[in-house]
Amino acid sequence: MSADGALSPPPGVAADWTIPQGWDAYTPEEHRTWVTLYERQAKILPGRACDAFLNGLKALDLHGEGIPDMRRLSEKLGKLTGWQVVAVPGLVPDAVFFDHLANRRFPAGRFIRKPDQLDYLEEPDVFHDVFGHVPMLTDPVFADYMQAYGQGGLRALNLGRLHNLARLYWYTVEFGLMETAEGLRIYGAGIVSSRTESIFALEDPSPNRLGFDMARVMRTEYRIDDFQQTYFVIPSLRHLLTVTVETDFGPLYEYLAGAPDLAVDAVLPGDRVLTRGAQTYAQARA
Ligand code: HBI
Ligand code: FE
Repeated sequence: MSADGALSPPPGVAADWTIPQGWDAYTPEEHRTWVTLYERQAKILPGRACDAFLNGLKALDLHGEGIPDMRRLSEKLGKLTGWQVVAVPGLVPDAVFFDHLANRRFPAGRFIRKPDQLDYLEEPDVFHDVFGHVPMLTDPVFADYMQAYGQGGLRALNLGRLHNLARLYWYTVEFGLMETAEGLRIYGAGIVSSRTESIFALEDPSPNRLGFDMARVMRTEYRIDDFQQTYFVIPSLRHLLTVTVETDFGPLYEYLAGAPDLAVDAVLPGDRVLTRGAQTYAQARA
């Protein structure tokens, strides 16, 4: 820990925690892992992922040939919404993460999971980050939301309300669902990059599906080790951006300081309940 308390980067890692992706160093087996993961998702996401995601996949030429080169990806993405993708060794300190987002740089893990880890890994790898998160950044509204999130993150850090803002990220950017004329669709990266959760989040009667509300989300705990027990549903990406930009976080953080946290499976009288989950999956796993 350096003098100012911020974590200093490990040797060989820049002050902003970025590293060269070293695209040439990926092995054929690593590229094959990407192809396997990509092809599994490409089969099940039409009709499940939102249009912004599917359009983003196409616009970026993200396909099944292998791990994308982030420099070429950033050229395409930059022309669309000004975002770039930068390689990092793994999770980076919160302040570093927020600063990247506030400057339209998405930090993506360089490594890819091993063939025996296809279904779950705890750290975000290049498939979770580049396949899961990056296509949404081609949507101008979501691109603005992610930058606003980064700017809000730096403020929340200073106010000691990071854990509330982390929940907003979790229940939108990672595990968000949206309502469309054709039904519920996925926009969260944690779902869209997971074969099993892509099905579970939309179709299983086990989890709650509740209408998005900023304060409600910021009070709600989340799971990092298994499928979510509650998913929050937005009416549109525009709604998410508008609510975030229009929220006066000062008074909201004061309210949150006095409001008790809510359990992962809570359903409150004031909730807009789309699905009151049976929680059978979570009980079977308990
Ligand atoms: N670092 N590389 C990386 N990716 C993340 O998603 C990430 C991170 N650091 C912090 C973090 N996420 C969360 O703490 C914030 O979303 C709150
Ligand atoms: Fe993520």
